[in-house]
Amino acid sequence: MENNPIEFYHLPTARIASAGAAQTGCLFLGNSGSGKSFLANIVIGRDVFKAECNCDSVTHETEFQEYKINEDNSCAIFNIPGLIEADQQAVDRNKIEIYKAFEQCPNSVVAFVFNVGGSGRLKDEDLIAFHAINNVYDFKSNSFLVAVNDLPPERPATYEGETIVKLQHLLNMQDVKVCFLDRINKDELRQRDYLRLKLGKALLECTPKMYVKKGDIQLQVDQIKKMKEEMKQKQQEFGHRREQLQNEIHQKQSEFDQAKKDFEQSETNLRAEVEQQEAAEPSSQAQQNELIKMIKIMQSGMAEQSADLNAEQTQNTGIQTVELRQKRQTAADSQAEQRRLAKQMEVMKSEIERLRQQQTSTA
Ligand SMILES: Nc1nc2c(ncn2[C@@H]2O[C@H](COP(=O)(O)OP(=O)(O)O)[C@@H](O)[C@H]2O)c(=O)[nH]1
Ligand SMILES: [Mg+2]
Repeated sequence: MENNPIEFYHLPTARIASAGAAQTGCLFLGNSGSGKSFLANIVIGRDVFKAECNCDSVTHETEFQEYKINEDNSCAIFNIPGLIEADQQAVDRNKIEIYKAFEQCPNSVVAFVFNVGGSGRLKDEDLIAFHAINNVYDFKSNSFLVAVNDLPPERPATYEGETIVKLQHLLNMQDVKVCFLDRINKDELRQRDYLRLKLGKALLECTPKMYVKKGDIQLQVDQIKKMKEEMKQKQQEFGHRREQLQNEIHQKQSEFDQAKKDFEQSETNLRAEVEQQEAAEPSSQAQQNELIKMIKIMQSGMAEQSADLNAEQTQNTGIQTVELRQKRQTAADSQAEQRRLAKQMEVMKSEIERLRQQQTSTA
């Protein structure tokens, strides 16, 4: 597991809570290659799970990372294998790994990842995997999120409205919560931050539900072809009904547009806040550096004075004159000056400490 922390200011980056501390889970489900591990990493804020572009699945066993949301709450973020694979044995192994996640953390929010690639179209196999798992765990809209992942940033103006209505029909779920996630350049921290904030917010709006397994996941590889045909037909039927559903689509689209506007405003505000903090930090850092510099100058000044004084005292040993009394006075003055400087240094040191503490609390 890589450990590559990314800068993120709005949600804390994952700290490993004590084992078993998390009472709630966040389960990313979906087919292999949809981006489950990638999105789990985005939420955590670090690349802890292996996620890669590969024609074979890369996650074979259920694993989780406990993620501390704040001092009182932690959540186990699960990395689970996909469901559909080319051979039955692999599908059966995946089913067991899916059960394992629900057994380990039955009180969970489920995020089902649909990968729409460059086309923006829902894939038949993703819908099949959804129904196979939903038949066993009975997802409910308040604890369930659809993550439409890998979206092309350029898309028709009614894409979201239409996709929400389509998902309601194809998943048989009213008020389905959908989070639209654009394909990002994963090396761009700012884009990762944006995705993290968006997905994090959508997940926090879900309430975990206790999942109880009802039977086994039914999925036979030799039936997938037929199931895909059926799903294709359902998608086509929806296409034919699009005209009738225009009002519903427009309604959903305007709700989405408003929510997007609000989200972007809150993201802008948050970023401005962070930038303000960042601007404040270097100035207190500069103050600290200035004080440290002054202390160094004072220290070397004191060392010089004290060396001069010692030299003079050595030179004048034995001479009892007015001149010597004057020199003694100078030495006393100089010692008083040294004490004054030492006191001033103490004040500066405590000022540096105060600035350091202030920096830690604003970080
Ligand atoms: N650049 C980029 N890559 C993505 C995005 N979503 C998924 N991927 C990539 O898709 C590939 C498969 O993702 P992965 O998380 O391993 O899929 P999983 O099998 O569902 O866990 C990985 O190479 C991811 O980095 C995205 O929004 N942007
Ligand atoms: Mg994976």
